[in-house]
Amino acid sequence: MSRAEIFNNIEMKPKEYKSEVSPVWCPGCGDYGVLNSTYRALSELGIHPKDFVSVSGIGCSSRLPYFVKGYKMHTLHGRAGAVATGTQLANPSLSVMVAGGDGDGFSIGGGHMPHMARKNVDMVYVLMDNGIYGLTKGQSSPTTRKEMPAYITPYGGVEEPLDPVMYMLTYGATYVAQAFAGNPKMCAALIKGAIEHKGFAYVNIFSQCPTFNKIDTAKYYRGLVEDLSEDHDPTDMDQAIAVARRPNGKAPVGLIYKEDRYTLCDEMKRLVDLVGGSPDYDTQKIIDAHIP
Ligand SMILES: Cc1ncc(C[n+]2csc(CCOP(=O)(O)OP(=O)(O)O)c2C)c(N)n1
Ligand code: SF4
Ligand SMILES: [Mg+2]
Repeated sequence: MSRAEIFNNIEMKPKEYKSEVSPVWCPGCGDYGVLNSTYRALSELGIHPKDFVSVSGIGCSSRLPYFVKGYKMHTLHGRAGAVATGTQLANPSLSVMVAGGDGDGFSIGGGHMPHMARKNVDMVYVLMDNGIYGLTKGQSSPTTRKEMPAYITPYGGVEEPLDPVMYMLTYGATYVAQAFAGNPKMCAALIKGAIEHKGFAYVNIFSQCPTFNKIDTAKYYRGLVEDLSEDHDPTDMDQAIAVARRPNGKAPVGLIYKEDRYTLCDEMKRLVDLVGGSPDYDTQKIIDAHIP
């Protein structure tokens, strides 16, 4: 089965994608909005749960796969991207999605992020950005604002946060989108587009943690975000960078950038064809063909 054939295969309502496990997030957690948006995107695409794999590391947000029907792997902290890459290469017909947090992705998992983007691994990465380590009770993360009094930095931080959108644009992700969890319609549309996209699709979702991040509230995010203008051209990198720089202080939401580029999987197939069409990625053959 090819990847294109996984779409429109089944009629399932969003709620039918709920697994038998109920979410355990705190009341008011933004991750509920991301979960509901994922159900909606899968339903609109008509993906059978057997063709969907969600992979996560560790964190409150990394629990998301438990709550969605399909194959799933709850892996090590920061290693979801590496496991998802292997999954995608092993069975390219699957739809592979990483779900995780800002700490999981950009702290301990930070070494993987640029490489998934530049290699254009054909998968979706949904990052629930709450500017905090939620699961471990409120330490600062790479997206924590400097003025945030976190558990280990009670007087605020001493460093600037990174911007996930700017980061992903810089490292070559071919689909870069941003949304706020309080707008599930937009989140669902962007996750849907990310699943359909061939290549590395990164969706940054501001997802409030009312328990441990008292400054990035839902109200704060609502005031922070701004829809992209109607004439924004997502195929234009210069425009994408310009909005990502937040010239008016607002964080752009919507599809910021999209590009069609060969994927890691395409290149692996090309290599296999080059050395004789082995379907088994025979490393010895590759070495023999290239080392005199
Ligand atoms: C190797 C390792 N180091 C540290 C931890 C502790 N730990 C678990 S989750 C987490 C941070 C989670 O933050 P984030 O990814 O932002 O998820 P959130 O809970 O905010 O959704 C940390 C440091 C761990 N589980 N494993
Ligand atoms: S601690 Fe924060 S991120 Fe974790 S479930 Fe509660 S509100 Fe959500
Ligand atoms: Mg977090």
